[in-house]
Amino acid sequence: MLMKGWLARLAAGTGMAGAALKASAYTNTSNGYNMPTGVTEIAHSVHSLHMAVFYTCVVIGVLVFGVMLYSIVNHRRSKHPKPADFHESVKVEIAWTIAPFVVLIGLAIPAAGTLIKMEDTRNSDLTVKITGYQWKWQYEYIGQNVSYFSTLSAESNAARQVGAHGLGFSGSFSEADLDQLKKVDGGHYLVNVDNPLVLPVGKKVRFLITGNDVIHAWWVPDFAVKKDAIPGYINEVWTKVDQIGTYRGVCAELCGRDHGFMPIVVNVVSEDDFKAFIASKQAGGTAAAEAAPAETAAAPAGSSAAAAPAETAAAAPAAAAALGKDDLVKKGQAVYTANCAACHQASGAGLPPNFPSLHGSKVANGPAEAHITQILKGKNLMPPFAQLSDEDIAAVATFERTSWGNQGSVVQPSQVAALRK
Ligand code: HEC
Ligand SMILES: [Cu+2]
Repeated sequence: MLMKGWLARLAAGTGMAGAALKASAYTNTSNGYNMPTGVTEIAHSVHSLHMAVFYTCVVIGVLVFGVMLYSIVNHRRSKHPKPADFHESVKVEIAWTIAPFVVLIGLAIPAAGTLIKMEDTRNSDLTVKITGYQWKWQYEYIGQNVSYFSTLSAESNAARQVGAHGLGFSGSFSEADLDQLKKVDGGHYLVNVDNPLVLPVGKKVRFLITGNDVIHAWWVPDFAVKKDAIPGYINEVWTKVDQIGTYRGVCAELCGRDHGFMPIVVNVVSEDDFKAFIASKQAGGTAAAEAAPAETAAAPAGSSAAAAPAETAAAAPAAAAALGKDDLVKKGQAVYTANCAACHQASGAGLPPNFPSLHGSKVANGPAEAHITQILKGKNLMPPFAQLSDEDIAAVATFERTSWGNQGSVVQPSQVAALRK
């Protein structure tokens, strides 16, 4: 009993409870202890290599420790007071030179074969450019005129703003606490996004991976794809997924304050669904393929997160028209939650001194031009948000200017368009 409580506290203190929760939450083909077997040919080879190395290590470990134990027991001082006295055994020296050589070559040959296959991005059916931002991903379907951002889902984001204590945790993780966390965001706390990457099943997809600000890394364990996203540099990698489903990953490079909050979700769909997805994205809408197939579609909590982007995208074509204040505020709140709340907090109170409160802010109550420019260009620690649409920026500015007692004017998309240069 005492031991168990102590272990539980240790596990919570070192984040092990959280890690165990996450491991099972974002790979489909791992039992939580071993590397995932994966859903691509490359992933299967990587898994086999991993197992080959593992079993080689087990055999070496058993041999070495066996000889050691045998020697310790059978040649102990009480049995052999006079140690054997020999030097320079040619046989032994040849054996311990050749044996590791054989083991290393035996592992290097299949490893090199897999590496060469991984690098071969020729004859791809589709190219997607992936750009890492602090802290989101951009997916661009090259030549298809489709590009969008993918950020942590609103529900996970709201839960993390509140923090573990707000969810009712007492400081150490109990089974009940874990059960509660497992329910957040349809069972995908911190590993759900608003707009997932959508790929066709059975097609060779080439990824061009780069970064916009700092180094990120795009990692989906079930695909065995993990590649650095480096500003000014394009890395190439590819995948061909054999199974329809939803696959998850995370940014695997420590990339700043919210590194832990830029997950990856890939929906692999049938070719027809994929075509429908591209067509509707080109038309400015949101496709059914974005609502996750299988598992997440059934989860009631996931649906609220999916609803937000659908509404955003549906209104997009109307960018030039003047909009009513209520519509702007409603939309602005969603944009705010996804893009601004990390620093300025859902309450608008910020995290002073670094991230200012927006309550009574001079900018939010002052001229619209300065407010829009700050959102477009950023300022000091605040990153630029020029990648948001005119309407999103108008909406979020309006939301900030009319919330928390602020008395600023309503901002229209046309004002944002006029300030973009
Ligand atoms: C990475 C953290 C971060 C994010 C995300 C962020 N901001 Fe900021 N914001 C800041 C910082 C830091 C400042 C203070 C800049 C300065 O004056 O040096 C600031 C200042 C502001 C101000 C002016 C406040 C004042 O009175 O000085 C406004 C308005 C604002 N941000 C709006 C937004 C909007 C809208 C978004 C989302 C689209 C956003 N911010 C996202 C960090 C952030
Ligand atoms: Cu990152």
